Amino acid sequence: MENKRVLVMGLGISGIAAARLLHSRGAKVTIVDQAQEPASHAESEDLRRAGISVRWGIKSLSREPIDLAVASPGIPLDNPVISELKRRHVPVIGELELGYRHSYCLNIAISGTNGKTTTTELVSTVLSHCHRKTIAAGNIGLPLCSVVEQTRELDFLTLEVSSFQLETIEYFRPSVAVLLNITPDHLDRYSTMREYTLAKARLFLNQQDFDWAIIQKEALAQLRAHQISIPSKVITFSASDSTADLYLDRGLLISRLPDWPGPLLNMDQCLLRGPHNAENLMATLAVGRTLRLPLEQVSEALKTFKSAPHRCELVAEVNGVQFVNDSKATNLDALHRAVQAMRRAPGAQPNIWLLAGGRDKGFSFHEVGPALSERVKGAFLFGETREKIRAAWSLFTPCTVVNSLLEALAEAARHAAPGDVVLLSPACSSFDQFRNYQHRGEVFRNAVIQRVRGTGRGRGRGHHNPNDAGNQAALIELKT
Ligand code: UMA
Repeated sequence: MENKRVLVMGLGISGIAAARLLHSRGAKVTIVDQAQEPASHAESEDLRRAGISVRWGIKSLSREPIDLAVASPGIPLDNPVISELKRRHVPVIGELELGYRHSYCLNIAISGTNGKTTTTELVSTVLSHCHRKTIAAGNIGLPLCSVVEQTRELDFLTLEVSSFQLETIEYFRPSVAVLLNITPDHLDRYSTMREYTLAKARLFLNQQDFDWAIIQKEALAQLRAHQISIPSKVITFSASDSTADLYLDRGLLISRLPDWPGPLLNMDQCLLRGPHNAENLMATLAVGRTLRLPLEQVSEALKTFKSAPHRCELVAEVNGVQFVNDSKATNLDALHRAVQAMRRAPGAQPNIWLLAGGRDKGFSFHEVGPALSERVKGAFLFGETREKIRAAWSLFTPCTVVNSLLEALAEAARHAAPGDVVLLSPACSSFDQFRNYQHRGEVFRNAVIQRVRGTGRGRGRGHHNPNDAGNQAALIELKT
């Protein structure tokens, strides 16, 4: 990289990590962003002080020569600046590819529409429990470029990898690649499911016959339907197809691999619940197998593993009503899984009050309708998509359009009876009304905790911070 002229695109966490890595390797770095410069941006000042050129509001390129461009994952390949770079024959890679080229250890990469973050955390927890040094990085929120130096000390990198990141790989090669599932998502970026599937399949692009692919049986069938073959050794898993190598049978995770047969783990002994988590656990067990980790130690770590916040997180139970924060559900498959995982009412009557809506990612919301009619008593819809969702779901469940998440919560709580569940599982991105899904989940959680405190009852599980501005806003809105 010494004296190479490198253009980094995007002043988010990926672009900043890439720019710093390149600068440390002697490159002449310019980092650009298409947005206008914010009034104050401490990071820009730091970068400039370090000798990195920072330019905001860039819509096209100057004539200056560029040897390499590094794109952030949020920038689609049809972006006009990327098109211009390609016309000029400038190589364009992503931040993941750059980090991969500079890292010093093998990696385990985990992708899929849903469950990536949980499985990345499961795998890194298991590795640490088995005394292997690892860091969980990538799409999980810690750019690979920011941990490159630490990879000198690691046994493995555990990487959460998104389809956006896979679009711009060239040599990226996971020793163990996990593909959890492929269901509709990001259809605002991909024009067809085929395009999205092809992006996900790039996970296996550079694997060799001695590497491992651990893949949901249904996802493997989807890849084959698009004539994609996998070059590495394959282990399949499935919660609903008992012909998979690892499968779920009445709560038991069982292997039929010839050299590893028999029951591996009892879900009843784990804190994780639901068929989607069974698949996350099976994928992790299979990773452990490929790395020859002792099953006993792997199981110990899996049994005590708790899901991160915002994923079917039970915030509180008040007067027999459970309040569940599943803000991480930003697509229909995640919503479907959450609805299936909620506790059932006696007689299997619908018992869920669903809070959904936000920014559209291009979904046909009616697809999930039949599942809702079985489980959902009523839906309260907020955000930019609320009318589109109402049009799609009204046949399946009573729908009410409201102005905000907090109004949805207040209405659902008013209707809920003992045994019911109030579930935030929005099936949309959060960016119309919140900073991100974490912010949306925190607003919900804080408002629920205020309700618990108001009633003086219930078992609150969230972390309450009385000084949190979102929490105060939540309290005021609930009162009004
Ligand atoms: N920008 C442009 N032009 C564009 C688009 C964006 O200049 O056309 C600029 C924006 O003005 C902004 C910057 O690019 O300043 C943001 O870059 P980014 O969107 O790539 O975001 P980062 O902060 O770098 O975060 C990225 C991932 N974001 C996306 O993929 C959208 C983060 O995943 C990831 O955690 C992080 O890198 C570290 O690897 C987030 C995500 O939503 C959580 N991922 C999607 C998902 O999980 O479904 C794929």
